[in-house]
This record gives sequence, C-alpha cells and structure tokens, in this order.
Amino acid sequence: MYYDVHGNKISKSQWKKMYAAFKNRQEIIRAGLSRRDLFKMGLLTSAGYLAAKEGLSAWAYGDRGGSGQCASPTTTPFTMQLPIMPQKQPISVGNLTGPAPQINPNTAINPATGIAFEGRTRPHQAPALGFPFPPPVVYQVSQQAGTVFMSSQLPQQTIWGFDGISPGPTYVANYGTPILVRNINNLPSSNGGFGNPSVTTHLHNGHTPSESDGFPCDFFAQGQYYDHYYPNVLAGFNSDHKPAPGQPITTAGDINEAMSTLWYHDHRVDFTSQNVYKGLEGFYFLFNQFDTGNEGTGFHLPTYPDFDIPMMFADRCFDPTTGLLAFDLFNLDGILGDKFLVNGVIQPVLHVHPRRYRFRWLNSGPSRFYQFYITDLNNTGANNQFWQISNDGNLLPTPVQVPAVQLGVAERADVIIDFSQFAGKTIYLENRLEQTNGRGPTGNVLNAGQGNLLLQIVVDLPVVNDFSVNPATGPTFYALPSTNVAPRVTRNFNFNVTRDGQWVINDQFMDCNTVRFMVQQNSVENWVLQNNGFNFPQWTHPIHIHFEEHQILSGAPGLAGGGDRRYFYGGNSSPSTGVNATRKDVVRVLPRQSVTLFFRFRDWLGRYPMHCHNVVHEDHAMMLRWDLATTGDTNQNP
Ligand SMILES: [Cu+2]
Repeated sequence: MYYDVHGNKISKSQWKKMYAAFKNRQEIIRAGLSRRDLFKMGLLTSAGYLAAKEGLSAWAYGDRGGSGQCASPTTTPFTMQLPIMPQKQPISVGNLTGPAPQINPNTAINPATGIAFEGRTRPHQAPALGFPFPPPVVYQVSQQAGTVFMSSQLPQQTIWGFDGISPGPTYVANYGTPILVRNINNLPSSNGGFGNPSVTTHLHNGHTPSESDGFPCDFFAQGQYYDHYYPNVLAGFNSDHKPAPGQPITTAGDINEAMSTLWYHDHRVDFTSQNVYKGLEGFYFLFNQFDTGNEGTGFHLPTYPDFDIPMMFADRCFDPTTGLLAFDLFNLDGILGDKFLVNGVIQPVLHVHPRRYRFRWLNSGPSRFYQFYITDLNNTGANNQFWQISNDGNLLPTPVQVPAVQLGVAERADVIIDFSQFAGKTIYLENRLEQTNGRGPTGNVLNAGQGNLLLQIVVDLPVVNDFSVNPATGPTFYALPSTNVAPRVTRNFNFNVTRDGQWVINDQFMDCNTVRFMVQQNSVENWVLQNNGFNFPQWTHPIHIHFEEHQILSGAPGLAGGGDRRYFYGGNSSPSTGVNATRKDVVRVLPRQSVTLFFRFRDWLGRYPMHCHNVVHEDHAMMLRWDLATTGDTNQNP
C-alpha cells in the first residue's frame, strides 16, 4: 500500500513518480546550489515553485500548494530514552588547538591550509572596555561530522554537530564570568546530500559584541577557527544610564535584563536551514545569584541538572526507502517534517520522580509552530495545567499558570511541571497545533490525543525531596524595565513576498554589505513589524532581532486562524498581561497584523541582523543588516 504525504492512498506508479522527483530534488541539493542559484538557472518558476520539469516538480511529490514534504518510514515511538546533552567542559587557554587567542583577528596564513588561521575580521570589543583578555574560562568546540541513531528502526545517520553530536554540548555560563569559545571548522568537504561546510555560530539571545555574535556573513572556512568572546554581562553595563554605577564593568548592568535559556546554532547566510537541519545547534544556560541552578538558593528553581532538563524540539523528514535524513530545499513555504525529535531522538521516553521539574523547551525549527499540552491518554478530558516561568531567555516577573505553551521557531519557554499529581502514571507531551504547510498554523487546536505525541513521560521513579519553590505561591523574579520612553525614531518594516516568490523586508533582499539603517547607541526606538504580504498573506513569520531584546507595546500576536488566545498572549487587545508581559527576542507576526516593539540599544557597536526564523524564509532572503553606531539615522522605512 502506498500513501502520499497526507495519508491518501495512491497507486504504485504515482508513488514511484513522487519518489523519483524526491530523488532528483535531492541530487540538486547535493550539488550545493542555493535557492538563489536555482532562480538564475531557471529551475524555479515565477511563482517560486520548482519548475514543472518531468520528475522534478514539487507537485509530483507533494501537493499543488508546494507543501509536499515527506513520507518517512514508520517508526515505533517511545522505545529510546530522552538523551541529555553533556555539559561542555572548559580547557586551559594553553591547550587550545592552534595559536594563542588574541584581541585582533589572527590573519596570519596557516601553512597547512594556505588561508588565514582565523575567520574573524574585527577585533574583540570587550578588552577595550575593561573586560579581561584572555577571559578566565576558555572552551574549544569543533564543528564536525558524527554518526547517531535517531530511531532504533532507522539506519545510522551522519550529522554535523558541535563536537560531532546533535544537539551539541550544553554550555553552563555565569553572569560576571566572561568566556572565550574557539570554534574550529572541521567539517568534511562532502556534505552527504546537503549542508555547506562554511559556518558561523550565533549565540541566540546573547548580549554579544558584533564580532562574536555569529553574524550571518561572518562565516569561516574549513580548517579555520573563530574565537568568540562572550562577556556574559547584563545589558546596560556600558550605557549612559548605567543601572549599577561604581560596580566592576562585568557586573554593572541591569539585573532586570538577566537571561537564563539561550541556544547556539549555525547562521551561515543562505545556508542556515541546511546546516541547522543537519545538526549544528545546542543550548547555552546562564546562571546568576538568583537563578542559581540550585533549588536551595536564590529563586529556588529546580536544581540543574537533576531536575532541570533542556528539550530541543525539531521535526525532520527521512527518505522513504533508505531511511536517511532528507532535506528539501524546494518548499516555498518552509519545511515540515513528519518525525518529531526531542534532543535528537524520535519520540523518546523520560522517567521522572513525582516532584517539580523545570523543563526548558526550545523550538529549533526549521519551520513548524507548536502548542504543547500535557496529555493523559486515559483521561483526555483533563485540563492539565502547569506553570510557564520564562519567555524566550527571560524569566517572567512571576510564574503564569497555563494549559499549554505556544512556540514559533527559535522561541523558548521554561516551565515548571509538578509530577506529584501524576505519580504512577504515563503521560505525554503533545503538540496539538494543526499545521499543514510551512506557512503557519491553521489556528485549529486538535483534541487531546489527536496531535503529535512528542515525548512519553513515565512518573515511576521513587519519591524524593523537593526544595524547589511552588509556583502557586506567587514568587517574583525580575521586574520589567519601563517602556514609558519616547523613541528617537519609529521604524516600519513590512515582511512580504515578491512576485517571483522570494521573501523580502520592505521589498529588499538580504545583502551582507548593505547597511539598511544605523541605530544610535544609547537610544530608544520603536519598530513596527507588519505582515501585509500581497501574494500569500496567510504566512506567519517568527521574527528574530539580534542583540537587544524587545517588549511588545501593541498588537500582541495570538494564533493564526483565531485559535485560543486567552492564555498565550493576553488576548487581542492587551499585550502586556500573562506570558506576554515579558522581554523577548522572537515575535510572531501573524497574517495581516502588525506589532509595535520597544527597544533600548546600548553597550556594543557593529553589525547585527533582523530576520525571519522560519529558516527557509531567512535563507531566501527575509533578513536585513542594521548597524549600531555612535551616530544613528532616522530612516523610518529602511
Ligand atoms: Cu517567515
């Protein structure tokens, strides 16, 4: 029996035709062509779809809407344990591979490669402001191929990962302790089907100097290294309204801008979707005197790592005959997988004690939106509430009780779930948000048990002590910085698609060398993000702005299609309640809606991007470069 991607029965000949198209598309991706190359070659139509050449069209393998995705082999869920990524361990600076780190880029020619030792192009900014060099803690990580099993029923997969694993190792950093991470590009020349062995590592949500941010055009080649300096400093430390004057520069920022859950991923311009899909991603935690990682101190959040568990969600496609990970470059809308991974494994199992846990949820994409619920298949009518304590990298002012959590690509939420109420039971983490193509969710929320069961949670470990705070007691975390400040400039951005099917911001493509606008250091700006696409207005774009976070002043997003907005964004009219009263680095811009964001720009100078984090949109080419400078412009429509 043969089925198409929607589960409809089809003939064997139709299936063969679909599969031939799939294989031919894979060959083109293997050749390393970007979607921009395909336009030039005439392989994409004016509508953005793959040209209807025999054996190549999107229609043949999917449906007419270009959402043809994949038909992965069957796998039996809940047979593998949830992997927990190892914690990255520091090394002594003398043990780094290659030359000693230096403030200016090491552009000396490496005789072994014939190119510069280091890919960096700009000096580290931090030492000039008084940060130590080299910093007290040093890491080395290698981007390299590795082999993994994503399911016991699929063959061994070759991935690209940091230290050869995916997700990569978890960095555990502390505010006030700067670190240096040497990234070494040890990727192979052969990409095994997709991926570009040219990389740049972005620390997502980091308050990072531009030269260490992983700017998409700061990519470096095989055989090179790139030293990233992460100051782990609170925002505002170098501003003209320094919150803690007189303190050392490493601790002088605003405690209310302390962050907790960050992640890192490849950001190579035009190739981010392939390289992240191939595995180049991992977590980065920040602790301080309040969020300590120890439930006996500070805010008393569950202890890391015993009761504080990172979970990276990803959907993927596998070749229906070989069972190997497959990437499809040719979806205009975005890529939806039919297999759901948590920490690199398809539908794993987690055993827990009957007590409170902190889970750190991250939607790593490439394109899907999630709405997570706790489901008991023996009691699907139950409304199993839990506590959301953060939004993106920021703890909320106080925990918010929720029935579910929504995440667009790159969004994060830390939650507290008390498993004592489920003692002895087997429950599931379930995505109940309906989505049928990469454009965005339909807005329909499926019934309990009808969605995607992502993780099985078995509450069968013994009773243990729980010294963590009960969120129901209303603990307070950080306050929100005031937004009652007149902006120096209000800028407007429209996220749209061109008539030839590429993605644009204010009708322009990403260009590494075009500075679209200059933000003035120590100024407040409002940005209005609009989604008024004339061709395909049904898209939802998860928009990410690097470096400084925002607060939503108005137009807070709910669900596309009029789903249940009550718990997630405080309703249609009130953006500043519930889990939406927060600081964020990704905002979902819904079809035909706009949001107004508050920013305060400080501390470092240099280039940063804004882009859609549906990584397919990002690569082609819904991104722009803006620069932070001592003198800014007032371009309202850059
Ligand atoms: Cu988008």
